[in-house]
Amino acid sequence: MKTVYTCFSTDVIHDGHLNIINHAKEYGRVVVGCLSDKEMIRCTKFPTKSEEERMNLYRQIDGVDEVVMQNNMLYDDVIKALHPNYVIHGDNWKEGAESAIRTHVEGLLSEYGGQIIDVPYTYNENVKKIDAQLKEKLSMPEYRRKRLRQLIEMTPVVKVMEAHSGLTGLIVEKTVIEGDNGKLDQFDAMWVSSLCDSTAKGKPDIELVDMTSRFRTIEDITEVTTKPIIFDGDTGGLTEHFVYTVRSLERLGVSAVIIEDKTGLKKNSLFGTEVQQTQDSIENFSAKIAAGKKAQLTDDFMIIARIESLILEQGMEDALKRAHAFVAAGADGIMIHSRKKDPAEILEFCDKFRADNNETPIVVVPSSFNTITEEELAEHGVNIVIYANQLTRSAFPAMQQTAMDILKYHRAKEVDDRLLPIKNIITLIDEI
Ligand code: SPV
Ligand code: MG
Repeated sequence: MKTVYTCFSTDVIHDGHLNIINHAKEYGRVVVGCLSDKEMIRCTKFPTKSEEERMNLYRQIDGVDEVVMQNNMLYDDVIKALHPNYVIHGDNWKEGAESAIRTHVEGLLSEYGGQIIDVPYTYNENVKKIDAQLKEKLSMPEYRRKRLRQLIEMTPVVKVMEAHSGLTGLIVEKTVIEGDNGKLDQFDAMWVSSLCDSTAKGKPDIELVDMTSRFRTIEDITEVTTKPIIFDGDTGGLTEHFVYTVRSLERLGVSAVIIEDKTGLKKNSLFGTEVQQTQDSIENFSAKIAAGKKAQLTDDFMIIARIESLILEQGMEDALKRAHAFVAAGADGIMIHSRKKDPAEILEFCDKFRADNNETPIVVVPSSFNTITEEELAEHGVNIVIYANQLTRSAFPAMQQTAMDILKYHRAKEVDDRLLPIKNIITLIDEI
């Protein structure tokens, strides 16, 4: 009897999946692969059911003979183990980012005479409705909030990109690429940076944009996305105010706030010691963290302590002492910052911190030390990498150049080639 294999990465079975199984049955014994969480978060939607729950769901489908785990989105593991005669899939994978996976599978099958069966992709009203409901579910605060903790468990390094508006949120949400290794990849979460949120409003990054306005930015983003949010809480302000901020962020579905151990008028860290900045005492900042943890109502929310000792040239020992003290005060993670081009001091901190603490997540923001890869950072115990300002910094020169060229040529024709076509801009945003 021949074997027909298909891979599912869904939490809900709809007409499309049933159609695939019905076709598959005609060719032989049907084996369904359950794509692992780790791979699912890289190429499709975030799972709302566990691997075990998904496997049980697939087992219940009429016509399915066996369910196995698939741990590689490129199918290498399952094809090697099962040698299926056929791999069956909706024909939607012939186009877009997924087509690279199809080509790879085709190559694997051709080694022993296996074949791909493409069945017409089902996209009827029922399927559309289920897709939309799943997306809606993922965007709800209770799902979104806990996702950061889940991601830290699921993936060697959580990749976070800044977002400061609905539009930048959509870029982080939807950008999927085919990487050098042939696998698809995407960002895991969004960073609502104080620098970019302030810059988008034409204001300096000095805690001038008030919380109401910052929350409005979060809402603009949450209305059109599903990925989890890490909020840049600056110094957290007065402890008496910070406890209210924690509750509001939890309610909005934010996963984590990062607060930095500075006091008084905050200036952006990338100024370093070029401007007057005061580091908070360990006692005061620990008390702020502890008050925030006490105020928090959900188990999901994280308060991450950001240490400015390296930025303010207070030395490695001070940074480490603070990290351990802030963890003792209840911090759920440590962010260590540096403005050196060389990542050496960041890596030294991570290695020394990990020697005594193997649990607490470490967060880094490689804006200055940008030659190091996510993988290298993860090897030193980093859990979360934040690209804090690159979308804003790429948009600004592009917009400025366009403004200058229109002034120069007294018309817009000369800039048109580098603009998003009108047809694309009017259809960029999906209507419900
Ligand atoms: C931000 O993005 O606002 C940050 C990171 O706080 S940094 O600008 O590097 O200080
Ligand atoms: Mg900031």
